[in-house]
Amino acid sequence: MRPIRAEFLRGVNGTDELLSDGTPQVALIGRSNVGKSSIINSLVGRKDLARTSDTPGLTQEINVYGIDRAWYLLDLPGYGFARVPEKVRERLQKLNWWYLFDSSYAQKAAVLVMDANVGPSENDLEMLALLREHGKHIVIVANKIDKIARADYEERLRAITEVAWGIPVIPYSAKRGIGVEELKEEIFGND
Ligand SMILES: Nc1nc2c(ncn2[C@@H]2O[C@H](COP(=O)(O)OP(=O)(O)OP(=O)(O)O)[C@@H](O)[C@H]2O)c(=O)[nH]1
Ligand SMILES: [Mg+2]
Repeated sequence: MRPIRAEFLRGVNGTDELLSDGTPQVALIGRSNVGKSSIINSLVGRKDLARTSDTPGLTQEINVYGIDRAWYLLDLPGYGFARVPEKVRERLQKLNWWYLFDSSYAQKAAVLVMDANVGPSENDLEMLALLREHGKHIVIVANKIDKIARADYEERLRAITEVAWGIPVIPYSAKRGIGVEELKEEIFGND
């Protein structure tokens, strides 16, 4: 696929006219610190478009990126062990749920990011079930494969494909740029 032109558009906290303009939207969802923002950078071939951090809970809004003036890529706040106050955590969960399950924007795909080395968490399974129930077009990204010991690779990947029930699982490393073309094809292809 050709290189991507990307720009940060804005952080969204609720209903926003930007999201209502009909542009197809791809949302990245997953635990805090799983690498959602890093995946955006790897997709667009830039190190610093989306801010990343070792401290979970950095992204506290829905950050919207414009891709090739054809799609919106949405970096959703992470769930799980965000080291943020309970009130903030509740607000972030509400924001995610509102966007995914209550809003009626042009959602093209939901990319559920799991930590390949840790495997599916309770929160991941809950989110996966909800996305399925709502009939979303789901893609699972198994990120941080660079951290898996070679001897454990197959077993770790199997732990994720077992819960995927036929949903595509893309082994990925935002750090090393592995899986980038496959993910681009899956979310931006066939248009
Ligand atoms: N080894 C390795 N580290 C990664 C990879 N992807 C991300 N990281 C690291 O994981 C940490 C978290 O990455 P972020 O991209 O900020 O994670 P996030 O999911 O956006 O986190 P929140 O915004 O808190 O929800 C950073 O230290 C990244 O450098 C990867 O593929 N391999
Ligand atoms: Mg982030």
